[in-house]
Amino acid sequence: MAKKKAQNAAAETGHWGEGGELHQRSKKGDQPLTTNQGLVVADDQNTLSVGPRGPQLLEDFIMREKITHFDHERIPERVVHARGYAAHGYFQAYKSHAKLTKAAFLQDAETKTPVFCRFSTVAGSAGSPDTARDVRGFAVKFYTSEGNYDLVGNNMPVFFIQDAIKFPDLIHSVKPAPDRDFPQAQSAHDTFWDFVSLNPESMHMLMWVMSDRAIPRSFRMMEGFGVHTFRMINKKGESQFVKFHWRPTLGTFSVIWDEAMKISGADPDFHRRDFWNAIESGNYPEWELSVQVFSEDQANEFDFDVLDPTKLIPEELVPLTRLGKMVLDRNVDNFFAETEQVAFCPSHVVPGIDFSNDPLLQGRLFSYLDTQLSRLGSPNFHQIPVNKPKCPFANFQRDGHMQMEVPTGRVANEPNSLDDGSPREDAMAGFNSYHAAEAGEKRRLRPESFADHYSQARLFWISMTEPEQRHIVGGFAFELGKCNESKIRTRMLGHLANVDQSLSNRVAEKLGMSGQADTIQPRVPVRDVQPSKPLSQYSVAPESLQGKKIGLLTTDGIDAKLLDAIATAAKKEGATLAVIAPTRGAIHTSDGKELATDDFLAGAPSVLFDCVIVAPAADHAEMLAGEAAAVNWVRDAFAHLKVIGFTDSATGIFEKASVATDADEGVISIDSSTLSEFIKQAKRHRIWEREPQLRTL
Ligand code: HDE
Repeated sequence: MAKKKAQNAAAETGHWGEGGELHQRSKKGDQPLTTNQGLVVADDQNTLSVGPRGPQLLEDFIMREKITHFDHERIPERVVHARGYAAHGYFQAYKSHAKLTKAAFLQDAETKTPVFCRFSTVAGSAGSPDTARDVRGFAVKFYTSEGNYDLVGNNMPVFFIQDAIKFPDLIHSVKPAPDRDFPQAQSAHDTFWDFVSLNPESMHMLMWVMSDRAIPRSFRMMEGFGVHTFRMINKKGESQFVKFHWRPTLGTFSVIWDEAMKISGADPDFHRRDFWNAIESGNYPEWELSVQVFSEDQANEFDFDVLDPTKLIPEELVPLTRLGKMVLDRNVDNFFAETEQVAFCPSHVVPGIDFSNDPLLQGRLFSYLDTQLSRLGSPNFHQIPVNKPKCPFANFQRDGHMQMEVPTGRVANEPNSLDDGSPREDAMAGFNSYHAAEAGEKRRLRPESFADHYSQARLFWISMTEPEQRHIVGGFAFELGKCNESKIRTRMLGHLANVDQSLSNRVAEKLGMSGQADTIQPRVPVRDVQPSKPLSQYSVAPESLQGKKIGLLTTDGIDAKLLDAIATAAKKEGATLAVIAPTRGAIHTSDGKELATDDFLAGAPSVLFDCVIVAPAADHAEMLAGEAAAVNWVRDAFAHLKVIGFTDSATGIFEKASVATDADEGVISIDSSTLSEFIKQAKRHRIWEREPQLRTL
């Protein structure tokens, strides 16, 4: 026994080499370290050299294989949506939707279809922060029994442009400027606003991007949209138009802009960490998939064109039909192999789902396959495990870089009469495009029905609550304030005046540019529109702490009863609790028990939490009040409209932070028996009424 223990210790610590380097040796029966050819490696610490201090030898094929592989580790990042995070899960329909579509994964409530879902920002590169102001990608790959179906959407229901030919211009304008290569992951700069201000079709999307939708609290709290109009086709060949919607069961929530900027510094991985932790702890994120279903005749009655991707269909016009639920319950095993190599293409459809003539969608049908070839380097990208259909597939496509399969037989063509086992067409089960009658002149022409660029931007604006409108004004003022060219600012103020005069005036005032808006003549008159409540995230947000995070700033000697009460309440509400102390090591509760901390003060500012509690032990309160980070904890939580609970011992910190302990109903004195008011207020997400006094500029 003693001998075995000694052996294990030796295996763990290994042997020290001549130069003091550690050699961990494989134990008997373990898989030894090998080259990619299976050759066991004797020494992974030292390159072959002539004498210990002599020149190294080109002959060292082991070192060369390792370094060469390393040199080629990176592949081109996605040209857009480079920063992303994904997980596995499943989709299950609530019932049969056979009347609507023949798609196999929507035929019954029993079928569980595996899915892989990737969320992303658009503008930033792969290493950019999660909380940049941006649209979020929401891409789902359904591995159905009839082949892979990719629903490649965003967290906003409209887009910046109407024709795919403008996509390179849009993206070039938002990416870092080609001469100076900044700014990274930001739209707040001249080239972007110059482009969009010369492109009035962007106005509706800009309203969304300047709203809180562009700074989501979590992937788990984001809606998703297919954006374009698609078709669904049933067994009888009947077609209906549809628009796809994903709704998170936790509700749709955002952070505040000042908070988003600070989170970018405090935790650039804020969203991926939140997502990973939720899944690892068994709190599986869920979304409901719905469609707005409408006929071609109905579409012809709308006062906008359903083929125009800068328009949405208000739910008052076409309500949602609920299809089923997606649950994401498994993190990836390897980020590169799965999240980086997953290849989504809107052209990946299954029988029962088809395209519309939306010109943006039509362009995307070309772009994604093309980009995968350049990014993954081979037409065999469908053989990578994350991309491979989970149903059988067979054809006569052959060869190419990195062919992983070993096709057998001498026949690689069809028709053929040489191999009875060859894959053949199936006219019934196969994909048949909807037989849409099309006619017209071959021209480059934008439809007149696409010309109204302001009415739906106005619809969005008037559907917002006052705090949401405030944030939109703030978003525009911030971004335009970062533009050095005043002509861009005055041009944008002109567009905003066409959306709503008060919006333009408020942004102008915040910029210190009142009365300077350009006059911009809309192509067609702006229509009268009625508000649509579901467009406002806070009109419909649930009052809940489910999936949220409570930050508790405390010290050694924390009241054990209070801690217990907070932990119990957090659990009951489905929230997580993070204990933050001045230093990282364990602290002790008032009854002497050791308590592991989750983070430390300098590493965990209050921006990382949805609501906070400050509860130092009385004899450490003065020390904590002397820490700038603790004072900022309270100051920021207050400025970010959070609900703050505090014990009497924390009042010194509040004084230094100039936050009155009776400031409003979101600042709440607590002890172990009076937590309920704190929980009740915290469920409101933010104390919106506080904001006007805090941000007047
Ligand atoms: Fe994309 N888009 N896109 N896009 N898009 C890409 O494909 C493109 C658009 C969306 O997590 C690229 O694999 C064009 C709308 C998502 O891997 C590329 C146009 C919507 C993702 C591409 C659009 C999207 C992408 C880059 C205008 C919402 C990330 C890497 C016609 C409905 C998927 C890649 C993932 C990715 C092209 C507009 C969503 C270059 C040409 C509208 C979620 O092919």
